[in-house]
Amino acid sequence: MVHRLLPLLLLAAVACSPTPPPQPSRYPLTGQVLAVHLDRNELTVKHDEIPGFMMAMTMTFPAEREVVLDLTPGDLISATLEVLDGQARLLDVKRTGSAPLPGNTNEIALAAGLLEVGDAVPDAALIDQTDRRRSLAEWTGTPTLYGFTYTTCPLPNYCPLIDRNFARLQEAIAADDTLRGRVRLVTITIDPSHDTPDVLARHAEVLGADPAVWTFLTGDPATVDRIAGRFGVGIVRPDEPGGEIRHNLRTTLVGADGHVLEIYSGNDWSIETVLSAMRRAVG
Ligand SMILES: [Cu+2]
Repeated sequence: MVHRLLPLLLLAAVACSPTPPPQPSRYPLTGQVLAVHLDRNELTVKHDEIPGFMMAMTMTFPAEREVVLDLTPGDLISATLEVLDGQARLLDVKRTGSAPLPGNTNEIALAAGLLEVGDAVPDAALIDQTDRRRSLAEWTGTPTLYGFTYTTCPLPNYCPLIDRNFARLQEAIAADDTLRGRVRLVTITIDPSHDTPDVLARHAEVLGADPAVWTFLTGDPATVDRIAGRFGVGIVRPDEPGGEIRHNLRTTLVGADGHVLEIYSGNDWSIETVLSAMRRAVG
C-alpha cells in the first residue's frame, strides 16, 4: 500500500504544470525498518526527512523481493525512493546497520497495518470526558468522524485546527436537516497521560462541544497507541514529560456499518468535503 499523502503531494505539483509524460522522481532515503511484510513485498520504514519532498515519517513502501526477504525489523537502511504516478517504491536498498526499535512511539502498532477504506474498525475500550467506560463499537450504527489530537499541542495548524474544524462541523451538522442527529464526532487524545477525563471535559467545554454529538476519549496508553496506529496516526512522545508530541494528522469517516468510508490526511481537508461525505453516509 502506498501512503495516502503521496497522491495528494503529487496532485498539487501536477496541477500547476502542463501534462508531459510523467517522469519518475528519485530521492535518497535513510531510515529504520519497523516491519517487514513478506506477503506483500513491502517494508515499513521510519525514514528521515527527505529534503524538498517530505518530512521524516513512517511509511510502507514496496521493495524488491530479495531485499524484503533479507531485512528484519530494526535494520537501518539507505535506499532510493522512486515516485512515479503517485506510486512510490524503494530501489537500491542497502542495510547499513541496526538499532533498537523505538520505545517512545506507537510505530510498531502503526507498522501492523493502517485501516484502509472499506476496512472494519476494530473495537477498543476507552474512557470518555465524563469518566465513563466506552467501547468504540457503541458508535456502530451511526456514521462517525474520528479525529486524533491532544489538548496541549503547540502547533496552531495541527491539533487546534482539527479541533476547530470539528467545532465548525458540529455547527454545520446542527444546521443541516439531513445530518442533524444522524452523525457523530469522536476525538481521541494521543496524550492520555495528560489528557485525563477532567482535562478533556474542560477542553470540550472551551470548544463548545455538544455531548450528544461530539465525544472525547482517552484511555490507557497502550490502547490509545494501538487504536491511533490502526487509524494511521503515528505518535512520537518526548523524552521529557510536557514536551511536544510529534504526530501526523489523519481524520477518518466511518460508516454506520463500522467500516471506513473516507480518510482525510493532514490538515487541509475542508468542512464541505466532510459534510458531503457525511450526507452520502446517511443517505
Ligand atoms: Cu498536535
